[in-house]
Amino acid sequence: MASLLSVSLTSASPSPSASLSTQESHKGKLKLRNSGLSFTNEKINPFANEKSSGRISMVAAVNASRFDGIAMAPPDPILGVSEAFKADTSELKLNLGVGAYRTEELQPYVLNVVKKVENLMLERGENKEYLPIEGLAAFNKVTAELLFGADNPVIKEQKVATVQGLSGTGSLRLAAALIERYFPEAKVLISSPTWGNHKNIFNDARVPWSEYRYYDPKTVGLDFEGMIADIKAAPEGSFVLLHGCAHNPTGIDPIPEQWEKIADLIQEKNHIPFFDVAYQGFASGSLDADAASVRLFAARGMELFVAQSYSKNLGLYSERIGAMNVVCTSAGAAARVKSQLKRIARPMYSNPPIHGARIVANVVGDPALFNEWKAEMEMMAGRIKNVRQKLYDSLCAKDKSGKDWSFILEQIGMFSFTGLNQTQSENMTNKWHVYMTKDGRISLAGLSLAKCEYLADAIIDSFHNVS
Ligand code: KET
Repeated sequence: MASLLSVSLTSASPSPSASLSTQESHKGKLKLRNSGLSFTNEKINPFANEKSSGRISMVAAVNASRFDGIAMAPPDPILGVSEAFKADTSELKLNLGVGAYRTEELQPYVLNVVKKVENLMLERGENKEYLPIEGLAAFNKVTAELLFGADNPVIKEQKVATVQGLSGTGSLRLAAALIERYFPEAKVLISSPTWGNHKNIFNDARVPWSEYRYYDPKTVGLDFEGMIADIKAAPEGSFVLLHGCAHNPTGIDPIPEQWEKIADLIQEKNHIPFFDVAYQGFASGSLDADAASVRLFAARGMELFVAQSYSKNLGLYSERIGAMNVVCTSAGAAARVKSQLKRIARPMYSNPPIHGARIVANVVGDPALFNEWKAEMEMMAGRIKNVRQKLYDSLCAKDKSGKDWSFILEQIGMFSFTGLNQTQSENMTNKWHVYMTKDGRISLAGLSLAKCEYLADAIIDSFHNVS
């Protein structure tokens, strides 16, 4: 191999296909070879805005990397916050970034019912054979029943295609791939704002999306008129992504009458509702109440997508357990959809992990354990409600400006959308060591009663003293 090569590479485009080239000595001549990365559609190329060096002029030594043209990716807006939190040595630090439940002592929590089931599983000495592509049959059965209700006609008539997924994210990603493959003309409508990863998921699946109005900063509530107008204006047959309950990041859900109107419009426009259910049971403490939106749509005989996650409600974050459900108008369509979801999963990850699936199947499938789970979920949801109340009380007691903080009590679920802007959110972190996302969201699941007053001080300072 030549020890030193002098090469000058020129690239005007930031796209990886044009900017990355490698060189090699081939029969005494230099041959430039494309990196193999290529994107044909600049508009949906998620990396198109990441500038690598436009003009590369270098003396390539033997140890020059072929990956020198790859720019450093920015930290993830949510999971990156945990990394920054870990690096902070202050005693005051508080991680309100990622939506993960903590105890009053701010420690991660493994549910007792999960520990119990894991012991049972260990005693049984279960094997580690591959699961089928669609996942554990017992899990798929209980997860659909939990979502729709076991007596729901869509279940009885086998109209639901259920496939175990890699938690909520992986299930959404499977569905996005299905949309890309079978509805190439369709776009997905997502709420503004929404969970930060939704856009990444559809970008990577090459599915076009646009936003519908959702949050109204003036009322700190739902912009229902705007939402309806935007869903109405979208091309017929669009997918409408809806948060089943506890909208992330705003914590603002439509009321039942509004859900009815949303369903009317979606039916009228021939759109396909696509629910992301990441917080069933965690918003209100009731699994049934939190599934009401999905069940309302299913009861109308509508076809719909539902992605489910057990990260929060069973605390199985790192087990990556969830499911993708497609409700169809016939059992035949459901069987065909399921076969295609499997076809998409096989080359992506082959088959899903078994551990979390067994936990869910055992907990939900056993009446005593199921009741224990419900009690623990109520406890978790209750602790979050308590810190929400205490934070509100602390803000009211300490803030002398007359600002109305009652919006905090109206929001539900794990989060509070504080209304702090990016600079104010940065002040929370830089001055007060309160780690949170830059959109002003705080995870109340990471807050203790003992820290509410400190947090109120930080919010009041950031609100009034930072513009
Ligand atoms: N949907 C929503 C609305 C959601 O908030 C999350 C996670 C997910 C899906 C996916 O979770 P999974 O663990 O893949 O089942 N949200 C928290 C964690 C994250 O960003 O990954 C969060 O917003 O902090």
